[in-house]
Amino acid sequence: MAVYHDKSMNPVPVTQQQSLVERLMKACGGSYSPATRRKYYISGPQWAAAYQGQALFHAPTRAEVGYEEAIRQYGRIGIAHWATHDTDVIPTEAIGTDRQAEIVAGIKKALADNGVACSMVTTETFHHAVWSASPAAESPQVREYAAFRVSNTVRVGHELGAEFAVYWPGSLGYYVQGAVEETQTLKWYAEAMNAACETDIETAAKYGRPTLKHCMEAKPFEPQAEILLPTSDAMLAWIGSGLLKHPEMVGLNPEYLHELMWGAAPRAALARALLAGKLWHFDINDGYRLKHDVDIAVGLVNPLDWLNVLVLLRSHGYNGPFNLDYKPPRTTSNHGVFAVSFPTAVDRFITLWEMAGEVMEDPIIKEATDALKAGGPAVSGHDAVAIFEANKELLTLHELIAHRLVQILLGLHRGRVYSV
Ligand code: GCO
Ligand code: MN
Ligand code: MN
Repeated sequence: MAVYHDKSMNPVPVTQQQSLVERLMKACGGSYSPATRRKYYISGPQWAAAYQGQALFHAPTRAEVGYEEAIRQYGRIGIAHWATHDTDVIPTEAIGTDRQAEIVAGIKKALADNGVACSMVTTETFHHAVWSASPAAESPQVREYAAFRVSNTVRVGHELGAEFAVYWPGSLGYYVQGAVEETQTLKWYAEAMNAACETDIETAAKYGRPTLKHCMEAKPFEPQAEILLPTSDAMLAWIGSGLLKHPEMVGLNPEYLHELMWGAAPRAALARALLAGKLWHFDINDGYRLKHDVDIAVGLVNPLDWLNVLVLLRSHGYNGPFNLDYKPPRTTSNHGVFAVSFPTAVDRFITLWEMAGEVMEDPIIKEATDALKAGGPAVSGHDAVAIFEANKELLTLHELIAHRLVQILLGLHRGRVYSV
């Protein structure tokens, strides 16, 4: 018979497991104070805190977490902003009713009590059965309902003081081809966005607030088999297509992993959004190429790429939210979600942000970059070989810069050496 228990190992009593986690978290060191964390425009989504560990083939591993608890914990950790789907906090049947008004009042109180602000609201248009043929379905009734839902979210957003509304049209697509006409569906979807923008203009005037920034979020696969707006670039094309009445009110909320999922370089996708003036909101997380949406916390898989992403964003003065849109792994307990998962995600982000600053100031990278831009000596005429020869030795600096970035990431530039 197999021996499962190694007698030299002492089982850890259940009552001591949380304190073990706490002690090892302290031993990790390197955490920032809540006051420092609050200086960043970081938001914690209701759905990330509340995620119970269930996925397509998994049962939940954690208990539910309501908005009071999520907001209280975010406030304690120093995550100064909170974001939510309408139905994360308002049951579908209560949307637009007096019950909604009561819930919104409760949320406002919880936010005020914990020093947390609502940064973003988003409409759930992917989970409920009503969206089975998408929010831009053939049925006029479904489309009218979609317009009502996004308009209602805009009103809730103003009520809560949000700056952003996000749209993830994950169910805008199909499983079987031919029945859904793509151009028509995209036109119908634009009608919902037009309704949201018109409601926003009216509501903002009523509250004396600026209109919200409406941000489209792409994901290349899931939950439909084929997605009509699968990438941030596809969304830029849709925003500029002439279908929107207020294209200036609509921008992007790229998600790091969603760009990686289709095989893109997230940094290049962000660069295209920056050039279009549409990088307004950013969902931060991590994961793997060409896999499903694993929503792992920022920096746990691709810290080097993340460092480079943040160099890009810092260099361009991005000042929008960094939304912690990840799912604590199902092996993390309810206690672990707020003791380990959120504080470590925030602290890895801040560390990478600070490292990005170091990269921008690094004298070696600066001199190498300047030399590459200066180029080699001038060559007369258009002699391709001579031009290459004049620059050839400088190009080794590309690899040297890459090495330097890894040194900074690993702290080797501070003099750490290995010896045998
Ligand atoms: C995902 C998506 C969602 C959206 C959210 C906002 O990972 O499937 O990122 O989490 O961000 O629905 O509308
Ligand atoms: Mn997201
Ligand atoms: Mn995701």
